[in-house]
Amino acid sequence: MKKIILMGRTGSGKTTLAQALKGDTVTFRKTQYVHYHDVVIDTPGEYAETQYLSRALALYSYEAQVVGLLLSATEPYSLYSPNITNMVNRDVIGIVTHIDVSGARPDRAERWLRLAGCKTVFFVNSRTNEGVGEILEYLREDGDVLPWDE
Ligand SMILES: Nc1nc2c(ncn2[C@@H]2O[C@H](COP(=O)(O)OP(=O)(O)OP(=O)(O)O)[C@@H](O)[C@H]2O)c(=O)[nH]1
Ligand SMILES: [Mg+2]
Repeated sequence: MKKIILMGRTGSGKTTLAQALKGDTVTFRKTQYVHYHDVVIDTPGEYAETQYLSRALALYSYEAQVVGLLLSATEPYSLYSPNITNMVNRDVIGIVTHIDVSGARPDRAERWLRLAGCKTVFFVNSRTNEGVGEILEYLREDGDVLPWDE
């Protein structure tokens, strides 16, 4: 699997999504055994919210092949500046979380992520694993076996 680093503000659902990707209920495995720690890097929301800490995210991004920018569909604003993805020479995907919450605006969150420069946007309810399989498919590399292959 490609390694993904999850970024986003506090409460956007990084740790919950990391757990879902790791397979508390959804699982993935490789022909060669891979520790989930090798596949998902979770970061604290404060790193995305605080200017001087955000530099750490720029450096950590080089540890991963894919950067996942999370934005909750319940957020009234976006942290991400237009075209911020240009700062990173990695694939950057957008992930809209909390799509299940009543009054949530996944459409607006998607527009903000696309404005930030994300070409690919996923929609998840990490509590039920809805949409999580699509991200795992995106991270799949040759030889990886996912539960639904069997
Ligand atoms: N309904 C719903 N709740 C979610 C979803 N994702 C996360 N949550 C809830 O949102 C809250 C915050 O989730 P976390 O995963 O801890 O958020 P985080 O981004 O890791 O936050 P920090 O570690 O503080 O940066 C928790 O109560 C989760 O259960 C989702 O897709 N839908
Ligand atoms: Mg967390």
